[in-house]
Amino acid sequence: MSNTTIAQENQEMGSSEDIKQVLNFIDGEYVVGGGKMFANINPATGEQSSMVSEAGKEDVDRAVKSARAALKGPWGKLTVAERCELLYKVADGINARFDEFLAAEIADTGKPKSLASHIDIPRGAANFKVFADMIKNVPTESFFLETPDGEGAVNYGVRTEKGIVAVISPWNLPLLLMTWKVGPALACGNTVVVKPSEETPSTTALLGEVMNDVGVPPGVFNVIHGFGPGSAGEFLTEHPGVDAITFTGETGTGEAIMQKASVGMRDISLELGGKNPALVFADCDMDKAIEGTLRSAFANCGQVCLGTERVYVERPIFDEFVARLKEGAENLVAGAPYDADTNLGPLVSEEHKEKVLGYFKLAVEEGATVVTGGGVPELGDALNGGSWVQPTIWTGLSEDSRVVNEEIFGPCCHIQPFDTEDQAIEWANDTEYGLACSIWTENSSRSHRVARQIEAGLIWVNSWFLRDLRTAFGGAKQSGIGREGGIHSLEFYTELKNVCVKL
Ligand code: NAD
Ligand code: 6OD
Repeated sequence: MSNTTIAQENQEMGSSEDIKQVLNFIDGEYVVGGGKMFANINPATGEQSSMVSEAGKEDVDRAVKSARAALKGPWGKLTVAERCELLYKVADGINARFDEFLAAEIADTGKPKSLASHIDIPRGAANFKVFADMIKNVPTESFFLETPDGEGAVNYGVRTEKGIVAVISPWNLPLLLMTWKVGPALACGNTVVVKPSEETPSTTALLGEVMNDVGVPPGVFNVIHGFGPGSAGEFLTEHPGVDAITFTGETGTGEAIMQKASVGMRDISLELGGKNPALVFADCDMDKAIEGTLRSAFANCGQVCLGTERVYVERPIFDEFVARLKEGAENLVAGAPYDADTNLGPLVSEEHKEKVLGYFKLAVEEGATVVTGGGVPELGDALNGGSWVQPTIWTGLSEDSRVVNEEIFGPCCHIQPFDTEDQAIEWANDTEYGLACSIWTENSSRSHRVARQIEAGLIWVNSWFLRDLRTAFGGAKQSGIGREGGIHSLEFYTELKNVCVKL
């Protein structure tokens, strides 16, 4: 049975139209779960694109048990080289079905094809290749210990898999952020049970077909659909058969999951929210700073955890920066995902649109000057039912306003003038979050000096979201615990053992 070709009469809705179903993938088979069927809405149009099958507690249990069986069985018996060969095939398999993955991602998110075809799908595939390469070349430590008998002892480190890893992922970059965890987890020899966001289940489900096609043994990669509390997410995190949990999402959800992980002392990796600043100094290259800030504030309709929602601009260039960012924001093209000119998509759902519009209203109540946007665009009959909002820029808010302090996760930013480097750093750090920061300056000494003082896990100088997958990725303060990427992923997804051999 295939995930995406299933069609059925949607009797509940009184329609005889074929409605695509997105199913759970357990032990190498697509199955209808014991929970309810729920609608998956295309946020570009507001129309239903599929029905999704929620996993019940028993399905989650079966997924964890099949992951355990695969670990003890065929998967655990492969050599690293054999495992990596399969992961290269998974990457090739995604690329071979690029257009299907693209269509599934676009139907779930409404994001422009120009974005999804450059970032989401290629990175979704690359995450398997990169981590397969890394695990093949990872060194371990060794020490010779002198002993009183003169014979000595040799210590050496061995890395083995952690076991069953629960992967819980968000909706903003669905395939990319899921494979960012599944790639290294499998490369390190673990098996996984994945709970994608209820908003964006399709590419994760489709990946099951690729796993089967390339010969990944049943049970290595399992997918359960559903929600958080009282649903598949909670059933998974509280399942005692899970050895480690890796989560990307909101800080509040991370706190709830961390409590579950504490039962049975399971390891946890948390990649959480942010309220990221950009610091724009008067000595910046203005063209680069404008281009970079347009991306960091508005790419993916502002739904990137690394996105900039607070922009601090040195006073002499403040007016010019605001005017140019306004012009750039107003030139963004919202529209149908497959139109070549479209570079701004919708928000992921009506619920999220209501949240973002709530902040647009709050900004005005808190005294903001609306430089541009602040409302809902008129896009014509085909798209007006979608979850669209205008790219929005504010000035004039105080640093203690809610809009300047709370993560909005929409296409918006507030721009504040500053007078000294120290003031900019203090404001940048005055947040409970610590995920990312961009610094725009042509003064190299300043860039290093400021970067060191920023309380965040990821700092870009004269760029944004420029990714080298060998580097550490993660947040400080309430933006997360732990680092993934490069050796850091291998550290999380393996158990490091020391073997001491007395000679
Ligand atoms: P979310 O926390 O609402 O949901 C994320 C996932 O957790 C979903 O699959 C959801 O079903 C599941 N979930 C929710 N409650 C749960 C529970 N109690 N137990 C188990 N699972 C549960 O996040 P979201 O709205 O999907 O994503 C947006 C958020 O993610 C933003 O805050 C953003 O900053 C953050 N994010 C962070 C990073 C990062 O790398 N730091 C990357 C992307 C997104
Ligand atoms: O590029 C990545 O590996 C990554 N984890 C990006 C996260 C983006 C957040 O929305």
